[in-house]
Amino acid sequence: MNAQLHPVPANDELDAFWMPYTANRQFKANPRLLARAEGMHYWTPDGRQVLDGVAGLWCVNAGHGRREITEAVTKQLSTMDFAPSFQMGHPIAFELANRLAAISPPGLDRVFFTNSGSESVDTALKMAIAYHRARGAGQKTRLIGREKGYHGVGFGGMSVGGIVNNRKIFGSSMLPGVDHLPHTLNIEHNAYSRGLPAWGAHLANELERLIGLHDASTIAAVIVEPISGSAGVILPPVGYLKRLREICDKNDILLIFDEVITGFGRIGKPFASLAFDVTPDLMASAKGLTNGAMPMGAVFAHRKIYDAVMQAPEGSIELFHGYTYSAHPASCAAALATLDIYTKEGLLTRAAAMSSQWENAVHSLRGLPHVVDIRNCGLIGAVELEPRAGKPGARAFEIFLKCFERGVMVRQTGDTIAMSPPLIIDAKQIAQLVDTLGSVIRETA
Ligand code: PXG
Repeated sequence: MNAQLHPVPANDELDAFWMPYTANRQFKANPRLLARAEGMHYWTPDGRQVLDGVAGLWCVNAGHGRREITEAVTKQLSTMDFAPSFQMGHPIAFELANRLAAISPPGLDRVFFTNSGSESVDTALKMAIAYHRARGAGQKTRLIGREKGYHGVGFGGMSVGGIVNNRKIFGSSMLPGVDHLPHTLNIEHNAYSRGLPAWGAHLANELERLIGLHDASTIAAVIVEPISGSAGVILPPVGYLKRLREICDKNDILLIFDEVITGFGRIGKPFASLAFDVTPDLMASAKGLTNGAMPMGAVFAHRKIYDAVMQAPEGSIELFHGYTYSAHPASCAAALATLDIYTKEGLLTRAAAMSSQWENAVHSLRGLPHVVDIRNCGLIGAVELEPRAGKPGARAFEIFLKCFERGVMVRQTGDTIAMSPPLIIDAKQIAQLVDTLGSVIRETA
């Protein structure tokens, strides 16, 4: 098996690849390489098996190496490798949009294709502004994000995002006219909540304060992640998202959900919006759309937004926006095959059936040294650790490294260990994941 793998680069061959969101020099001094994947596992180049506790990067929801996806992509590439979607079309793009519209939240049945979560977010922000302008409210351009939010790395997503390290270097290049709601992480009130925390719905009322400051007539949209992943798994307090929805409705402000990690079954419904019973006006997605096998994102727009923008003069392009690879045929093929798998195997709802077992497993880590909070929802779990004095993130990073050495891949952000396994995970694998993490936490000073 290993003989077929790509040769492993020597340590002095690692310099050319400027790695994303990576401590490059630290990594290159001690690289962690993955060479093969199947089902719930990765294998390192030397053949060590690693349980995937994070679905790659929150994207491989149906598990690795799904032959149906490989075959669909191969067939599509050999039939038609590329076709433009600017003033031209190809059949499976329409088929995919229809299939997605059939599982989307009510009314969000117009689908725009991108290549990533970042592109989906920037597309959704532009659609919000275009919508208001098309209705004669061109002064509604302000965007409201949230502290600790992550919406990718485009200038739009970065500006509405709220993670300081992503923002501080680029401060003077941010979009103007952006403000932020407070985040909803509150360990003092909500530590060890099982599922959504009870305290904090009132934090949504801060939107009214921002409306009081800027006036609703200047605000286009509010964007939030129903559950934020990158900042360390932050859950919406019970009632919070509904309250945001009410305030947006009252003030003619669009509500955008960034479902890049929550989409495609992660919390037991096709989308978090369906699980939480709050319908946004625009929804950004990516990741699980193709099971991570091909880069692709999709923005779901409410029909009212599409219809408003379509009022442009006959024959003119209604929205001056798009990517060369929007609806790339091979990505469409991957997404269709992925949806087939999700449907056939019930994966868009499996997290609901697994969630109490998952919750119990993750919360069994309560009481271990330095653990200060545990959070969970669907098949997402997070263990928050007390930071080492003067060294934020160091303890969690060490735990991530040790887990990897012991055959389990988790994700570290700050002092949080996050887990979001493929939705096919079984009871034994949940035990292995949580038990390995538990022993490592116990041994880490
Ligand atoms: N929005 C959200 C909510 C995301 O989580 C993006 C947008 C950007 O997607 P792209 O495809 O442009 O990367 C993301 C990405 C983590 C982690 O560990 C999360 C993401 C990426 C890398 C790591 O939580 N999410």
